[in-house]
Amino acid sequence: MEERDIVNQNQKELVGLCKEAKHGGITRRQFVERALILGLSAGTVGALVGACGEEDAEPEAPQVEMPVMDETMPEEITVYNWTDYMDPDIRKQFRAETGIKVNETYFASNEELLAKLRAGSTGYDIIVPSDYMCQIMIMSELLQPLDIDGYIPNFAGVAEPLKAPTFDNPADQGGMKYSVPYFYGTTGYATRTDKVSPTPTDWTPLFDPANSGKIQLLDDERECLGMGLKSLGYSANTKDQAELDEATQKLIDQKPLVSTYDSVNMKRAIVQGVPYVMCWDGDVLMAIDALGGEDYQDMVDWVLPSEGFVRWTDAMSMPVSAASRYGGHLFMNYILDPEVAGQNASWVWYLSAVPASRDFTDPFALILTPSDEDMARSEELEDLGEFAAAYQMAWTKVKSA
Ligand code: N2P
Repeated sequence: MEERDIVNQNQKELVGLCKEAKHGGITRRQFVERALILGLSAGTVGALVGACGEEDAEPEAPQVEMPVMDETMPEEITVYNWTDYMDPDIRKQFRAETGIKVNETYFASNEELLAKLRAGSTGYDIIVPSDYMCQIMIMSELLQPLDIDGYIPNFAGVAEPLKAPTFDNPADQGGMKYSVPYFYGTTGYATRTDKVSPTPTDWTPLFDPANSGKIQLLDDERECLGMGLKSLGYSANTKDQAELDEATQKLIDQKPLVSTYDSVNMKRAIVQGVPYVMCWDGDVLMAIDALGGEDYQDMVDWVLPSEGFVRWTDAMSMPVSAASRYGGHLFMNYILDPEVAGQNASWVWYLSAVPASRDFTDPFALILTPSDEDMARSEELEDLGEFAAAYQMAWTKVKSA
């Protein structure tokens, strides 16, 4: 059977399942379990959960009560984070101020984070999903609402456009909010100027056989398919199967040119001299820092391609299984303090969601702030609902080619 037929068949079976849920035949939990058995990705299932109440309706966010806050001070909390994404001193400072020890563990992609939570992993008080994944997790009832008014006063200092983003807007969620923004940024590629000149302006060199073996890409489903789609002039959120197929084939053709797919060691690749490294903006500055700092800035260039690229916001959220709701809130508030946010931005080299943090940020950490003109070419990744299964399949095809 062709992959497309499998997707169609799954969709048909899901429609039946949705009808059953709609008529009260099964609970939400049973729906999720049976949809997962159908072989659909957890993301797809999550997106469908809310859609089953009413046919053709947009998925509805869960209606939940604000949990009561137990203000018992925990001994420790655990943050499940992207690698190289928090100044380790912040954990020490927080412990000195509150007595709470902060553990940190790491994931390398949104899909890995989702799979962990879906598999029932517990013990994380704070997780850091990106925009579209935060939305999937809200719909999947994996997150608990945050008591921002009561316990995260520093949220007031968050940049206005990031306060109620489409992926977590209280107006659509019965007044509930499930995340506070952490950092935001862009996805492009770094070039080593000693090996690539002049600096390119589009995605073309990453598909050029002349650059075989000189290219490292993120190991990331939505980012890589997004690159393929944007390079073809399509939306990184397309739900057009033919466009997705075209991008998939383009990535399959590109694969022999790619030395590594890696979402963790981008800094190392740039420092070691890989000519083209697809990465996130902060990785570029982190690499320049590792090369020797500002004096070495000219060794690396950053390309935000003319055909368009992905912009992202990473959010701090709290799984329903968090051990300490109170400790998690205290830490989120701490992270949004302008001085702490500035210190953190000066270590991770990404852009903080708190504008007042800039007074406390190493100016070098701000040099890749995208211009309005750049931002006009960018696109945020969205939850694709049931079409997420097609992306998952496309990425599997690329990785197994
Ligand atoms: C930091 C990872 C940033 C995540 N190493 C981009 N969404």
